[in-house]
Amino acid sequence: MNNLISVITPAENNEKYINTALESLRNQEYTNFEALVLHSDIETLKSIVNDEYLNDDRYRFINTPADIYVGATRNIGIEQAKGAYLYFLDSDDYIAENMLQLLHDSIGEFPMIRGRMKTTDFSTSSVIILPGTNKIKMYSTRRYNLLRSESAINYLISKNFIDNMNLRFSEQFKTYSDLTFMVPLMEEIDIVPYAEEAIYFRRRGNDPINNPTLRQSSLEQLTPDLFGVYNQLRSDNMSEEGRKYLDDKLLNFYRKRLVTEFRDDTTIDYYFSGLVESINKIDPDRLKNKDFILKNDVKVIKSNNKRRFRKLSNLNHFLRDIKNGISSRKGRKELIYKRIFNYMKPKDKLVVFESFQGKSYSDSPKYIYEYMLKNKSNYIYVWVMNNSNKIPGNPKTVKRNTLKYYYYIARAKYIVSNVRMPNKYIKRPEQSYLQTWHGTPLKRLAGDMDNVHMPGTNAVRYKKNFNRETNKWDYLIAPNQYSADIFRRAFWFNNTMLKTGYPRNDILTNHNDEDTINRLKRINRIPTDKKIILYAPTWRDDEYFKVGKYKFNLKLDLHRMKEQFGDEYIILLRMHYLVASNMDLTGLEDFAYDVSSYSDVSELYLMSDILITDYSSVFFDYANLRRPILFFTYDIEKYQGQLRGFYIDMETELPGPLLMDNDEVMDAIQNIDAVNEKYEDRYNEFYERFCSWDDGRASEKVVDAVFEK
Ligand code: C2G
Repeated sequence: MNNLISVITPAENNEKYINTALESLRNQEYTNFEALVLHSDIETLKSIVNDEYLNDDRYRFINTPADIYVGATRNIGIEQAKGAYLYFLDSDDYIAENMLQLLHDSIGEFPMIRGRMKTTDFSTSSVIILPGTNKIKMYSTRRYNLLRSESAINYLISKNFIDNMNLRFSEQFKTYSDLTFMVPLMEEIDIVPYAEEAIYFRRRGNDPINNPTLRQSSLEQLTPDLFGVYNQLRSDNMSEEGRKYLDDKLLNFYRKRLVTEFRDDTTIDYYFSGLVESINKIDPDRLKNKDFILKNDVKVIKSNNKRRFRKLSNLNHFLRDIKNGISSRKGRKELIYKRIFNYMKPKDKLVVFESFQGKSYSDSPKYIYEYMLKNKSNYIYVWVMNNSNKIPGNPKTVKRNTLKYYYYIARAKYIVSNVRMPNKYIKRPEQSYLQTWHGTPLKRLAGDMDNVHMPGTNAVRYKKNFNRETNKWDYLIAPNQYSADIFRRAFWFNNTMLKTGYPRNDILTNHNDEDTINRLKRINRIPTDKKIILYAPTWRDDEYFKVGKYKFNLKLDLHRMKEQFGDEYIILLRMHYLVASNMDLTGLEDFAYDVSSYSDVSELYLMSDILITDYSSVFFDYANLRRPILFFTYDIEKYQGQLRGFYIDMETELPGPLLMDNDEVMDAIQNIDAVNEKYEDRYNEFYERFCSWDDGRASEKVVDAVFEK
């Protein structure tokens, strides 16, 4: 059909977003298109696709063989296409409404035109194009710049032209196959128009560990593919632009990806012969204005002497470390850590403890430590503490991220931490790393998060870093079966799961008595004649001052609470450790106490009669005490929908009521007995599910499992 555009959309592994892609087609101003949707289980895919597309014959659903690569899938699309033009749209992406119209109107007699790409993390984005602002630029000698993204998507291409060239994608390579189609095409075409206002939204994959996009594939996959594609395409008959494009791609890949990989010099074996073959094809002139190190590397690679190359690579890394080391204090620390401390033998009995990045002496590391102090001899203990704090047993203390800190984390035999270690931490084979983690998960964790709204990162970087960290864990504590299941998946964890309950909760079983409670109150100068409400909310990913310092906007009406309950209660305000806001408690003296810097929240639980929280994991632990819990969830819609999403149903599975405003909070406190009664059954179920492993002996069980007798 005249002017019909065939949109080719492989949907394998990207089922989740297919409706968005199809919707962006439905919304096109240009309606003369057919969409070829390809999948190896097309019936299942059709069950996900909205009816309106199934009932519209412009959408053609085509079954493809299993286990073929995307190049082969696209070739099937090309074979079946009936249009005058081809357009490749990936099923996790979407296009602006005017896309096909603009490309169609602007292509004229040219065989191919390209639109602009924008990378996005989000499920929908929009652009406003003012009428008449569309500009067409012509690319001739610079046409390979359009191929920087290495992709065939977002070009409108004349089908006739492809047929005349008899051009198809290579089916042999999983990654980089787009180049096998696009480079020959670029070679045939002198001028490619570029429509700046035709926008293609390319979604950054957000699951690099479990479901990587092709470009997020492992180096083991990417490297031989790139070498293969390069060798197949690179010939002396090509245009100078084409040869330069391919040579630079190879050199950049070497410099940016392989060199880093070669820090571990055992990896050289796997890549070396392929590297030699491809590097030998590079035009020597290409290296003229490159730096000395690259030139030298290429020379040695060409000599095909692996032993010599390994030596050179190690020397380069050493010099690079020295260079970073002399340029800053931070670099010096890293250099000494990597190159000196890390070569010293770990000390057999040395244990480093860290809780919340050295912010407090608390949580499970504290209880494991205190158990060891009583029951183990001969161990040497180091605590990571940023502020001086008296710790029983007088262990050595070090501040986080100091040179001393790096000394001890290199030389310890055991690391015990409840949060992530610095990215720089190198796990040594002789070391045991016990990760206690710090709560039963309510909010989606790590690998289970779809979007990441924290400052300074995005889903891909966050998950990759997280995965690098969890790979270092030898032991992980699970407080209940529910957490064990989530941890395995969300942390990609395959090592030893200690199904012991939380050491930090031992105290709630072993010391839930009046003597302890009164003693704690006296030590902390908290009145003993009033009941205590503890308010312990969590943090909000998207409310922050800067990286790692979050804001908290106190919504609880403390003045009203004081007026109504001041005779009977006091309230302890406990902000999350990531929150850096200061509270103004003027006029609330003798009623509200800021206990945010109090190190051990378990002791606060013991002292309190009612807990008010929101989406913090504190309630899973507090439920051990079987005391009333109220949920002040004024922003649940935003928190659940937009920021994180929950693992359990807050409406039906919590051991207490969701309260949306201060009136409801006041009312619940006023009628706390009625609340208890109403939630009794649910509380029991909740306790069974989340608290039944906590039997007061978790520290003992963990220590028995991890430390030598
Ligand atoms: N915490 C605290 N005071 C608060 C909130 C939390 O002392 N006001 C402590 C508790 O020990 C709690 C832990 O920090 O269990 C984790 O806090 P969460 O609010 O649950 O938030 P987060 O740090 O994001 O960890 O699997 C657990 C999740 O990762 C949550």
